[in-house]
Amino acid sequence: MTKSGSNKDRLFAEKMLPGDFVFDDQVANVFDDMINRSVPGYSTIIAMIGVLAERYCQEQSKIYDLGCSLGAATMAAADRVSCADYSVVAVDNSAAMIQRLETRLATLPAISSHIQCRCEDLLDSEISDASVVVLNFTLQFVPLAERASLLEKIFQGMKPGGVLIISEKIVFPDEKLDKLFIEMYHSFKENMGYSKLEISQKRAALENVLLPESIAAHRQRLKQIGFHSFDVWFQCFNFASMLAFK
Ligand code: GEK
Repeated sequence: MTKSGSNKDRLFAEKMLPGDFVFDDQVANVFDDMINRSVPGYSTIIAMIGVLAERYCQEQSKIYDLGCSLGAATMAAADRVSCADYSVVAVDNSAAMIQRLETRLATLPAISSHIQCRCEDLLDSEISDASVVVLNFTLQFVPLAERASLLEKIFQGMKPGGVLIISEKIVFPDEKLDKLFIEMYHSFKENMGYSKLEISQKRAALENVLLPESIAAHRQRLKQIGFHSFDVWFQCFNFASMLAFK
């Protein structure tokens, strides 16, 4: 157990055979600790998603948290939104994540009446009447060839004035910066208590499943779909959170 009460992530601590990373029961069990120690600025990003949701949630609309994991962004939004008539749709295709989120929500009656959990592939999710859509470190796991059609579907399901928030691991066209930010990121992970073995085994496990793009690629695709006013609102090394509006 960590100080915050979640289970400590030691999944990559022992030497292991290579294999792709999956969001299974073992990962869900340590996920709070894993993401807080692996994504620089994660808690700030979650808190600010709450602030953005408060500002942009419209009456009689939905907030979508796509790839919600244990529902950190869902709960940050529901804690702050003051609309009377709205719902949060929390989607993840990992049953282990959704089961734990449902268990947590059962202890939070003040917000849970606004939240629907869906265990489904977000590529199949129906999106409608959305005023806020969150892809917090999820788009990076969607196959590259599916990303434009997913974002097009999201755009079609959004209300005018709605905001899309996308947080991602990022690559940089400048080779020197790309290398520097990866090295700084690995130093951050060591500072967070991960060993060199854990860092390299996790990196290898994610290699085929987490496919990062450049900020320019995100900007261009969103613009082509019709989103406007795109920019980065948070960045730390090779992690960024961006927003754009319909
Ligand atoms: C957070 N947003 O704490 N359909 C549904 N879910 C998916 C899909 C898919 N096709 N692909 C991946 N996922 C969270 C953190 S984690 C990020 C998001 C990370 C889900 C997957 O099961 C996992 O729960 C989540 O996306 C990615 O704010 O672990 O780096």
